[in-house]
Amino acid sequence: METLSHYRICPLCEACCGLEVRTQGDKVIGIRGAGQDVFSHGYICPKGFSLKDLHEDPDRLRTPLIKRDGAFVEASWDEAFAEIERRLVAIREQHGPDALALVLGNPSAHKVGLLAYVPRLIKALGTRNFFSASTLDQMPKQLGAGLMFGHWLSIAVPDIERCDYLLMLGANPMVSNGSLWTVPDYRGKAKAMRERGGRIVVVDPRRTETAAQADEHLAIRPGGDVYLLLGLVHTLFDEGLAKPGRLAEWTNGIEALREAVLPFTPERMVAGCGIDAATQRRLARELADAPRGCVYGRLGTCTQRFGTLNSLLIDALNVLTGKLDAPGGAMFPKAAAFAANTAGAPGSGRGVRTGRHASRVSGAPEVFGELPITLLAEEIETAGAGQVKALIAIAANPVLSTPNGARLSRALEGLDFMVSLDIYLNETSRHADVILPGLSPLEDLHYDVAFPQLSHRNHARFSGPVFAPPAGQPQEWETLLRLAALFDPEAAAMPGPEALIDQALRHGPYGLTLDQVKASDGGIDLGPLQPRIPELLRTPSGRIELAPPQLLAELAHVNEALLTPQPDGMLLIGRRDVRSGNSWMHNLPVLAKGPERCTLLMNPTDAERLGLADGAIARLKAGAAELLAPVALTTDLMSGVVSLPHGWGHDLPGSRLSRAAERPGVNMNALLDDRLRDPLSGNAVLSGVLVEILPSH
Ligand SMILES: Nc1nc2c(c(=O)[nH]1)N[C@H]1C(S)=C(S)[C@@H](COP(=O)(O)OP(=O)(O)OC[C@H]3O[C@@H](n4cnc5c(=O)[nH]c(N)nc54)[C@H](O)[C@@H]3O)O[C@H]1N2
Ligand SMILES: Nc1nc2c(c(=O)[nH]1)N[C@H]1C(S)=C(S)[C@@H](COP(=O)(O)OP(=O)(O)OC[C@H]3O[C@@H](n4cnc5c(=O)[nH]c(N)nc54)[C@H](O)[C@@H]3O)O[C@H]1N2
Ligand code: SF4
Ligand SMILES: [Mo]
Repeated sequence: METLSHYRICPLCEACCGLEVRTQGDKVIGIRGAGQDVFSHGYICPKGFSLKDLHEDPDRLRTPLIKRDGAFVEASWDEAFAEIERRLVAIREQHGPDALALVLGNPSAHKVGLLAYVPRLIKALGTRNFFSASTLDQMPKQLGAGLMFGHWLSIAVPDIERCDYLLMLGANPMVSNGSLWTVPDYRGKAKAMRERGGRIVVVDPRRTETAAQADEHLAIRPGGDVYLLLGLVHTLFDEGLAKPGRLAEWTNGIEALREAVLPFTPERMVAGCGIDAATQRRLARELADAPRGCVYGRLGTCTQRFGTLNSLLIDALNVLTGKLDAPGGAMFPKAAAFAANTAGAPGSGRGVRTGRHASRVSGAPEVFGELPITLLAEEIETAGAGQVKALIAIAANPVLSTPNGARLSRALEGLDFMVSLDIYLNETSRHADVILPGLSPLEDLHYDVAFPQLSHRNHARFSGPVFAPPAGQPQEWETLLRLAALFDPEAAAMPGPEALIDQALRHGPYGLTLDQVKASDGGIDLGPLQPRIPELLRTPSGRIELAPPQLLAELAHVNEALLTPQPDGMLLIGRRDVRSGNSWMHNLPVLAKGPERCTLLMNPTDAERLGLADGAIARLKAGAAELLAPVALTTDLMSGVVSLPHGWGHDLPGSRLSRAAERPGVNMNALLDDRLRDPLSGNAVLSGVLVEILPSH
């Protein structure tokens, strides 16, 4: 049989690697990195290979399911939609639009068929109850960018190929392959950077894979980044190192920031971050002295009480040292399509606003059109006008991915109706009344809407489907528009993805067409990042806002937190594994094999004190929650801190994940407190949570 070779962009993480998928008939016979890809140049990680397993997984849903008398039965698309129409439309008519909530998960960021069409569904529903994984992840970074530069997606990324100094906090790109920084083969790029004399410093409570490959690792107290960052900003002013250069002309608030950080001396900050004052001062000098470099912070800095403040301070360090928007520093990508910061009049705009509405029960402000996902449960549980009665879950598994999933699980059972768009019957979709399956990624076309706005180099790439979808199986965008049309018939008229992409490319800054992108084997390289200030700015002032009022107001809370005695106990942090993708890839054989990964990492000194040996089972307690996990001793983790990966706990009844259930692991989110948030962004606190640890006997 003839072997065919297909170019396919990987949708499994933010690195967006180009892959070569080889097929014979309807079988995948091999997957490797696509050498011709202008952006990823043949790089692939273990997850890239798993597209074959995902395509073939017998547990992956291929027909809609309807729950009848408590059990799922296969149904046709028309039957599934008839059921949805009968029940969902009635709920909206009886209780109003806010009674229908929508929750959107991470894979949607990787699918044009979801990302570009979900907004149309939300519009059709007219609901304000929109929740997403963004408030478990990057909302602080988006709000920080919005306040400082005027748009939620004006996020600066390290220009790693020209960078000589990288200070990295709360990120592990050796494993995650980068986040809010699309950078395939971080390992190779970091190695090249060091070979040309560059220096990488990693700040993390754990000596991660990224830290081990860096020049220096600094262990930080979980949740302590805000103190370290303030110590650095203070030092820049204190030692006359604040030299924004070209940016001074485009920056408001330098003096205000100088005054505001006066009390935050490195000496005072030690108690909060655990990093001594001399080291804080040295880091500030290194950054200021480096000709080309920057600070980059990610997940670990966002999932904290001061997530937004951290993000603002990281960008402030880059501005104050002249590292923002400069080659080799933190630069703004210019995407070929879909980037709001290339649309409209350049140089100024409306800026961002939060709190245009508030959540009904806790009064949390809307941010970027969303409410904090940790408040979904109470919106379902709490009776009264505006109560959430029905839920549409799209590529989301909040039962595992959010703190206190057990509570959410109970709440979902109390809904009048739930529909999941998902490819598995899993911990969350088991609660649905109807499940509508998506396609295998190999049956779908691909154009990244979000990640070219976050890429270390500009590019435009497209890949077509490898296989035709099974007859009668709609694309996800068709499913979304069919849902939307139940509430707004005009939604059905929205064009398909190819037309959307073509339009966006034509109106984009390079004036490309989809045909041009398709015609180029491996995509079109659009060159290294270029300076974009002032053109990029969309603040009302037309300047960078270095000291927005939100930043200044938060400093009082930092002072309070510094004065609050820290309770005794161990602090729990998370971690990712090369062979994981949040909660949903443990069913794929190529990723599931190998040693047990859901282990509790612990420093030997703590283990000794707690009476735990390597391999022993520890009992973790937080509030009423409790779980058991096997201990793995390592000096990589600072003492006083333990680490469990998230996304495990595949032993819940009613799921259909046969492989994952063989080694279910435990759900670390069961221990986390759903009341802890960064109040500015609504982002959940997922790190540095106090737990009690005991031997299991
Ligand atoms: N403790 C702790 N919790 C965390 C994190 C942490 O670091 N620590 N990380 C957080 C982060 S960063 C994120 S982004 C969230 C993720 O939170 P979620 O998005 O809720 O979780 P995922 O595990 O990504 O689950 C995605 C769901 O999409 C489904 N899916 C996969 N592909 C497709 C597809 O093509 N179409 C459709 N329709 N469905 C699909 C999967 O079956 C799964 O049900 O988790 C967060 N939770
Ligand atoms: N293999 C794999 N890749 C993934 C994913 C996956 O599940 N598996 N998930 C994807 C998703 S959704 C995302 S958002 C990205 C995230 O990608 P990254 O932002 O790189 O996130 P992590 O790998 O979780 O690394 C976060 C680091 O923060 C550290 N940390 C924890 N608490 C603190 C703290 O208080 N301060 C500091 N400074 N550090 C802290 C942790 O030890 C960890 O090393 O990864 C993506 N890529
Ligand atoms: S690094 Fe990410 S995009 Fe690249 S092959 Fe691995 S999972 Fe796919
Ligand atoms: Mo994420």
